[in-house]
Amino acid sequence: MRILLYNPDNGVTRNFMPHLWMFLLQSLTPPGHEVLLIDGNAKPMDEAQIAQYVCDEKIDLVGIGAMTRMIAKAYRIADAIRATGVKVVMGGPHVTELADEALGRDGGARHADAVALGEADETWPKIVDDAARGELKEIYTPVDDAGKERKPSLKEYPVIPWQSIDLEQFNLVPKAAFPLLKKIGEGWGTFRIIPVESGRGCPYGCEFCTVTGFFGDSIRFRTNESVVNELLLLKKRARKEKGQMAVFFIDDNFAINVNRTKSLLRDIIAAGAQVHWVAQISANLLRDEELVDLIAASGGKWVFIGMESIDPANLKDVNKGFNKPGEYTEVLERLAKRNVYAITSFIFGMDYDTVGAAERTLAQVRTWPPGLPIFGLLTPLPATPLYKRLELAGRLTRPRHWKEFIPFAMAHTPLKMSIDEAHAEVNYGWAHSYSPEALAEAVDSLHDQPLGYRVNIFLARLCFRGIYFPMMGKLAWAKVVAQNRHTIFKLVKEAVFGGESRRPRNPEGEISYEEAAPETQVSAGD
Ligand code: B12
Ligand code: SF4
Repeated sequence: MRILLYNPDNGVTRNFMPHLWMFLLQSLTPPGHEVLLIDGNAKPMDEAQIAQYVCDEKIDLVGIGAMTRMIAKAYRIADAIRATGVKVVMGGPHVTELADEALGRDGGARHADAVALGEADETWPKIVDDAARGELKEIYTPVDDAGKERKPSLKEYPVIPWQSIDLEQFNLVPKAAFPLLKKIGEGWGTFRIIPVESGRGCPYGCEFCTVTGFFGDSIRFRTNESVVNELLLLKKRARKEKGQMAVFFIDDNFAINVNRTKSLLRDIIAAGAQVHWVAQISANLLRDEELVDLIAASGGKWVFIGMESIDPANLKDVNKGFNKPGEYTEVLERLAKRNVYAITSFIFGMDYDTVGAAERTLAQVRTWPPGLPIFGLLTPLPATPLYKRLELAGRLTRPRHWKEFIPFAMAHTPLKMSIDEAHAEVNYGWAHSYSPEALAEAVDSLHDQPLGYRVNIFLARLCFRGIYFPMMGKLAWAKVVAQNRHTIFKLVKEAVFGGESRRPRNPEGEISYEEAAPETQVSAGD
C-alpha cells in the first residue's frame, strides 16, 4: 500500500519542528508498504488540495494525528479524503478521549473509518495489515492477550532512519539570515529541530494536563544506548548537509528520574553525542547542581519550565503545588550561570487570578535572566480532571470548544475575572514581552556574552513572538524586521565589524509596539 501520514496545521503558528508520531509510525510500518509524510504546518494544504494529492499519488490509506486544537481541521481533511473513497485512520490524544466523535457515534458526522486509541506503537502494524487485507476494524486498543491495557515498553525502540528521511519541509534557516548566521560559524546551510523522546509518562497529574491520563503514571525509558545512537545519527546528518541539528527531548518531564537522566547525559558526553538540545523539566527537579552541570555539558541550551503561575494558590488549585514560585529565581539563575536559558510558560485565567496578573508576573520575569516567557489560557481539554470539574460545576461556556477552535480564547469563566479580562491579561503578557523594546533589553542583558548568545536570544524571541502574533506571511515578517531594525542593525554591525555597539534602551522617537502594529494584536474575544 501507499500510506500517507498527515498532521494538520493549526492555522495559527508555523511549527518549528515536525511531529514525532509520524516518523515513529513510519519506522514501525511493516515492510512492503511505502509511507509518505505531510506536516500541514510546513506544507499547508486545504481540503481540495489534499484530496487531489491523495488521488494523484494513488494513496491507499491515510493516517491523521491531531491535538485537540487541530481536530476541527483534521476532521475536515479526513472528510475530504474519505469522499475520494480512501480509508482514514485517526489517532492521537483527542480521538483517544473522544473516539465516538471521530466515528460519528455521538450523533454527529463520521470522520474516520478507524481510530487508534492511546499509544499506537504496537497497534499500528496491525492496522496496516488489516487495511492491506481490506479488513480494517473501527477501534484499535493497545491491550495484551487478556484484554488488559498495555503500555508499550520503550526498551525495543525502533531506529528512526534520520539519515535518509526527507526533512526538506523543516529547514528553519531563512535565506535572508544567511549573512548574519555565517558570521557566527560555518555550517548554517540548514537548521532543523528534531523531536526525540527518551521516555514517556508523568505521574504528577496536573489538573489541566492530559499526559498522566494518556501515557499513564508508569514511566518508561528507552535505553541510554538507543538515545545516544539516535543523537549520533543526527549529528552525522548535520555534518553531511553542512547544517545544524538541534534536538527537542519531548519527554514530558525529562528529569522525572534524576538519576536516570544523569546517567543518560553522562553517556551522551562519553560518546561525544552532544547536540544543542531543549527539554521540558519541572522547576522542582532543577534544584540538583550536578544535574544542571550535566545539562550544560551535554549540550542543553533551553529548558522549558511549566511555571504556570507565580501564585501558590493557583498552583495548588490545579494540583501543581509542587511548583514553588519562591524558588523560580534561584532555579533560573542556576541555569543561566551555565548559559542555559529557560522557556517559562504561564497560564492566565486560573481561578485565583485577578486583573493585573500579567503585570505582576512580568514584574517577576524582569528580575530573572533573559528567557522566553510564553502565555496561555487555562483550557479544559477533554478527559482532564479540569474538564470534569468545570463541567460538573456548569462553568463551561463552550463545552465543545474544539469544534470551532479559536486561538487564545477561554472556554469557561474564571472565578475572579471575566473572560475578556483573562484574554486581556494574555495579550498584555505577549505584547510586553515581545515588543522591540523587550527584545532589545533581552539582547542587551547578555552584553557580556559572546555574540552568538545574543543572536540566539534575539532569533528565538522573534520566532516565539509568532506563537501569539500572526507572522505567517512575508509582509508580517517585514514589519517585525522594521520594528526591530535597531537591534538587528546592532547585531549585524557587531558581526561585521566586531566589538560592542551599545544604544540607549529607549531611543527617542522609537515607535512603540502597539503603535507600530495594532493590526497584529489579538484583541480580547477574538
Ligand atoms: C512536543 C510537544 C509539543 C510541541 C509541538 C508538537 C511537535 N511538533 O512535536 C510544542 C512544544 C510546540 C507543543 C505545543 C503545544 N502543545 Co504540546 N506536546 C508536546 C508533547 C510534549 C510531546 C508530543 C510527542 O511527540 N509525543 C510522543 C509521541 C510518540 O506521542 P503522540 O504524539 O501522542 O503519538 C502517539 C499516539 O498518540 C499515537 N498517534 C498519534 N498520532 C497518531 C496518528 C495515527 C494515524 C495513529 C494510528 C496513531 C497516532 O501513536 C503515537 C505512538 O504511540 C505532548 C505530550 C506528550 N507526551 O505526548 C504535548 C501535547 C501534545 N501538547 C499539548 C498541548 C495542549 C499543546 C499546546 C496547545 C500548549 C499550549 N497551551 O500552548 C501547544 C499547541 C501547539 C500547536 N502546534 O498548536 C497537549 C495536547 C492535548 C490535547 N488533547 O490536545 C499534550 C498532550 C500535552 C498536555 N499538556 O496535555 N507541544
Ligand atoms: S508535570 Fe507537566 S506533564 Fe506532568 S502532569 Fe504536570 S503538566 Fe502534565
